Amino acid sequence: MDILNDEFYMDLALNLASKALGQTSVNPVVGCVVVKDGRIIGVGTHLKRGTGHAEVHALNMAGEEAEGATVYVTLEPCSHFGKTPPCCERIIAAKAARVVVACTDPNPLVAGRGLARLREAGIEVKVGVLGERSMKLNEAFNKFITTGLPFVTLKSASTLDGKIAAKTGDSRWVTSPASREAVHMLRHRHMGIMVGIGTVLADDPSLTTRLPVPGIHPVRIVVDSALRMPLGAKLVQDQAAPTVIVTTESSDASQREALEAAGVKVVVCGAGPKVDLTQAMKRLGELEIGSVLLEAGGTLSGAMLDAGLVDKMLLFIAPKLIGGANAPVPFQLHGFDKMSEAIEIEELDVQRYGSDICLSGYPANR
Ligand code: AOF
Ligand code: ZN
Repeated sequence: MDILNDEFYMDLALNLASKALGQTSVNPVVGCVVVKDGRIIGVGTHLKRGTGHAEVHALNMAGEEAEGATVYVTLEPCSHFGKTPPCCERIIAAKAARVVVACTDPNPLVAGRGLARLREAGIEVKVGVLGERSMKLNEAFNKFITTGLPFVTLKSASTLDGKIAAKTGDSRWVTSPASREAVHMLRHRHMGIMVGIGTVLADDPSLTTRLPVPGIHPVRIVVDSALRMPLGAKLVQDQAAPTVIVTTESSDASQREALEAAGVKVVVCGAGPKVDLTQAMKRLGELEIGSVLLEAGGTLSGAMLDAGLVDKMLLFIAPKLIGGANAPVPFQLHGFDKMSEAIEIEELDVQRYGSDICLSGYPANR
């Protein structure tokens, strides 16, 4: 049974925050619960970049009762003027007695200053309540705000013998409906989705989010060194979400103009023949795409892993054997000579989706 303690309220604040994952752009998801005399008197969540932070919503709800209350917040209250004023000043003005925080804000503009300011004002501050859960929830924000680079999640769907399609190319479907629905949830939660031009030419995908109720479509990103993108492709025509093509200087200028005229953003990364993927990640960061779901085939996924650009992996595996020596595989790495050189996957975890499993982990990028 739940026990009334700091974790009890922080759990509620984290649950509130987690539901907003995918809708706050490059901002973190943050939840806040205000408690006084054994009662919850205010709740709030940051919902959209440029609008009120979690603490502001919760304190507005609590009103004058917030005096002497405890404020539970999943991220250190901010101390800076961003698109909105500093939350620590709002908490001080509300005369809260105690603030319980899950984890500090890695934003260099905050990074401990919010906590220091609260303590300076005589408020009791406790940090680290369900901190790991909060840090994991904002793992994409944590990378983006400290590096300016998007957090890249590689997703693959393969058979037990490691194939993403039959030798004929047939791939409908490798994984179960439950796995495929989980992938659409990942699309909802990421700002960008990235594939290679090979996938576009083979499947003409729409790369939109399709769930039982409407979700948010990610920006569609296609790595296309030679600009082979057909003008008639769904990604160019459907207007469902913005499309960005990453190409090279060696691609055809008139094709670039035609794509731009059709509303596609073309970003040039490197002289060619291949797209400079490291530069591409920088450019996507500059476009404020803070998280990317990599749903590519073996070539691009392998190149991203080889370049050390993958932060997290989600490997959906169906209990099937398809065989075929030349059947496609999820990642074509360049291939190491020695087992000691292998990319290690840390924090390995397993989840079940219908009859499938999903292995998750973080490649140790060196
Ligand atoms: C909080 N509570 O609910 C959130 C915080 O441009 P702004 O004003 O929206 O500020 C964005 C920054 O504020 C963001 O990078 C992160 O450091 C912090 N987010 N802080 O106290 C919140 N969303
Ligand atoms: Zn704030």
